[in-house]
Amino acid sequence: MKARKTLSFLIGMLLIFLACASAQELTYTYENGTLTGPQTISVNGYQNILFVNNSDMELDVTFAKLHEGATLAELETADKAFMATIEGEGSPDAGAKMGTMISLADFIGGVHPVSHTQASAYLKLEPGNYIVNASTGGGGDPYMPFYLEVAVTEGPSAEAPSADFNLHMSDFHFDFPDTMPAGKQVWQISDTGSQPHMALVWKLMEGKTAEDVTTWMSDFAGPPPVEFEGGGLIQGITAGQTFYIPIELSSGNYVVVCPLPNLGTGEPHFADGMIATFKVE
Ligand SMILES: [Cu+2]
Repeated sequence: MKARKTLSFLIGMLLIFLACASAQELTYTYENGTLTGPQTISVNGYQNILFVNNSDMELDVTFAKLHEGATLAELETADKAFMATIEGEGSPDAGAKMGTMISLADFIGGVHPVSHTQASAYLKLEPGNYIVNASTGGGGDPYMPFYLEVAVTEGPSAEAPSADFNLHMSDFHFDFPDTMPAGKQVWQISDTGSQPHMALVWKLMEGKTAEDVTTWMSDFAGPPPVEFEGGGLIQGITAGQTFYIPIELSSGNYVVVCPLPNLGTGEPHFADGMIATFKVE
């Protein structure tokens, strides 16, 4: 009798341990050009994921869920072809190349830890095959991507966290509060449009406007009208996706810009009006 009680106590403890273990955040670490972390995750719903950048470069990390039948090799080819089009003023090809990428996978969110920092995000994971892309460079510097395959299997369901703000991105508009308090906030990011969208969040320099940013981004000539320290970068997601990230901003005037190409014309979305300002106080 006593043995049976002990056994049921031990099983109870084991179940509590397993419940705690499944609620813990997952960690991926980038170092020496390689991303390491769990390649099998059992969950169905929002999972908090921590990304640690142990390199001297700024890191872009995005999670993509492969469509049925699509492969990593196809996505890698499409990703490199797209990145080759977004140098400088962009290219009329950029929209079509991005179209190939989104025909292969849903982009569900990501983070942008600068060198020797970490960043977390709540990403919606459902059973299927995922690719994590951790990359440095892009823009002016050589694009250096690393791709990690992750299998998500059926697991405990998980709820989304509560958010302080909702940033809805549509074609071609940011729906966003005009003012927000300084300090750490959890942002809910949604793509409610039909094209992929992303958000660069930059603090405006004294006296600079959204128009100055649009002009500067047309050729990136001259000094930037924004500060890069202390802003944020919300990775591109595809239509219908929602994810959550903590962002901490100090008081000041900010601009939020979507630089992704229009699927039809290849022109950046900010040229279609996808740029807005807000105040942190
Ligand atoms: Cu956009």
